[in-house]
Amino acid sequence: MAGGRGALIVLEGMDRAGKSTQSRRLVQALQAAGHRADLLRFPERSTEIGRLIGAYLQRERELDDHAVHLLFAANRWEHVTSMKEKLRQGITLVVDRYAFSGVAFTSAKENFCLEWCKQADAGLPKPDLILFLQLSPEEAAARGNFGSERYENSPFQEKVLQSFRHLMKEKTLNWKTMDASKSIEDLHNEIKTVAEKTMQEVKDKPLGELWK
Ligand code: T5A
Ligand code: NA
Repeated sequence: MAGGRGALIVLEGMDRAGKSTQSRRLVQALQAAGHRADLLRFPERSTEIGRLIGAYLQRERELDDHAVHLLFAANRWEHVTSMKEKLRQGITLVVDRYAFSGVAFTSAKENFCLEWCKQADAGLPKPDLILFLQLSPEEAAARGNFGSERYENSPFQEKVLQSFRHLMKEKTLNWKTMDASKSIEDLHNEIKTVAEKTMQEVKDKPLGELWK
């Protein structure tokens, strides 16, 4: 199509790194600059699958670790048709967490290997850019105590970080590490610059498939 497709831009990173803050800011800034852009987040807790995930995270419900991993992935798959359609229409999607959180969190549990974890998300739309918001555990803790949701404790977060480091070694993916200890404004300006560059670069390129 004339204007080209939208870009798929994912924000990942440790808890409290500012993913939600920066995703919102980026979409607002892109729209203000005249681009078409939408915000997505995973888990998307508004669907039936998402409500089940929400209850699990809030410890209102117990689920087998394999089952919950597949639910997180299913929650992404149930959005794929609409994601592809928006991208095709030229709408850039800014996504607050994606399959990388899915794999990093489950593979941080005992007896889960990275390869098994990746299978459920293989074939999803491949991000054109993955921004990893890097923040030390000390700086993250200074942003407020961990809440009561599942996974919000330091030893587990350390394992999650190791899993993210493995995933970031994959050279077929466009990872960019950002220093999330910067001010909200400074980080936003850097993110906006790389996002706009990516949007320009991919508009005439086909959308890829993740881990395929
Ligand atoms: N999960 C998720 C899985 O196990 N599998 C999956 O497949 C997926 C997708 C829910 C949980 O689910 C797990 C991972 C999670 O454990 P969530 O709902 O995205 O994930 O998690 P939240 O708790 O909502 O988000 P985070 O804790 O990760 O925080 P963010 O979004 O990184 O940070 P944000 O923007 O909310 O900011 C946190 C605080 O810091 C301040 C903000 O104002 C806010 O108070 N802040 C800054 N302060 C100073 N300087 C800056 N630059 C700042 N940026 C933000
Ligand atoms: Na968040």
